[in-house]
Amino acid sequence: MALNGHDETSQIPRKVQRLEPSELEQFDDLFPEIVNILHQRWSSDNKEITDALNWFKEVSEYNVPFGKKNRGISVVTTYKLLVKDFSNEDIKLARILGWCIEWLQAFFLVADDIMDKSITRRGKPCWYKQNNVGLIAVNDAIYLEACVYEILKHYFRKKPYYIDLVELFHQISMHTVMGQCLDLITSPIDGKVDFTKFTEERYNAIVKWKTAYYSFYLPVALAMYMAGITDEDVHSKAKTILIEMGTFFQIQDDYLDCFGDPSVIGKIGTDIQDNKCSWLVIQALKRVSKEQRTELQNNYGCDDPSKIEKVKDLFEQLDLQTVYSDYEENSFKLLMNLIDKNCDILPKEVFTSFAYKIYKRQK
Ligand code: DMA
Ligand code: MG
Ligand code: MG
Ligand code: MG
Repeated sequence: MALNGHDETSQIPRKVQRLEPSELEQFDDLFPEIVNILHQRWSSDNKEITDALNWFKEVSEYNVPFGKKNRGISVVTTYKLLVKDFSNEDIKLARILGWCIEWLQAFFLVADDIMDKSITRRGKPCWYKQNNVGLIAVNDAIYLEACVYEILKHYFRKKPYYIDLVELFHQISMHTVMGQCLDLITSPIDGKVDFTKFTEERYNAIVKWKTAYYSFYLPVALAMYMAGITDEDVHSKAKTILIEMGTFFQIQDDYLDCFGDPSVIGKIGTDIQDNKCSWLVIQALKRVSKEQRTELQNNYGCDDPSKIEKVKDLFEQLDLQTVYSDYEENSFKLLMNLIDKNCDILPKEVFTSFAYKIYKRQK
């Protein structure tokens, strides 16, 4: 390995930048305070909802704090890069905004796992899979979303940028449900496998709307608003870069759904049986022979282990692992070019530090 942390063939730094443990620790330290505030805001003069509040405390504790927290931490790292003379109070607020994304993410994931019929998440059973939960999880997801606005109100109501934050969360949530809708209606559950809808255009739209906005543009945009950066052109250029990064991230997620190790990614893949318009099936469809297409057609979208295995075998025959690693390499170069082109006002590091965290990830 070369001294600069790159291997000889790859442009992607092999040693990805790791978070200083102290930032993650300080971020984590705030979680109990926020849970407490969510509880206190309602408990003081509403004794009759105590049972609901206790239930919801568990909902937050089970579903919010166990992710990688890349999204949440990115608000803090971005804010530190944008504002050089920040106060401790400002950093605390940036961390709180980071936690708001983690709550939003928990809301989307609890609902997503029901819709995708998933089994595990972050190494534990999905929330709706718990014996005493089931479809109560639908209400719990709605609660988790409402928490975002409770937290914002508690900490930011008097800030001049409060309305920017609230509107941004509303807008990005709308983007995400649009994407989830496209994802779900492109994967019909009536047993009909119709590959004609699985186009690259549709795929790009799904991942941009369901993942890229909330996972990549949202954390950076929140930090920008906190730093007083409201210029539309600057936001739009940041969005161009971050949507590209988010698209790559979801392609990785699709790849890992089939080829990742469940004990590392913390979830068991379901895309094949869910009939998902995943990056892998799109790539497969570009490369199959007539016979292979029929084989794929006969085995995709069916919750039968032997059929799932056949689809995986076909993906391997088509060498999609190599297709993916070539794609990853090219995508990284493309992203670095995009950063060069679109970064005139914001420091490049805002984007490169984010990119280093996700390229070549295993989970
Ligand atoms: C996730 O897509 C998108 C949202 C908005 C949660 P996905 O179903 O592929 O995610 P996962 O693989 O984590 O279930
Ligand atoms: Mg899912
Ligand atoms: Mg999904
Ligand atoms: Mg997935």
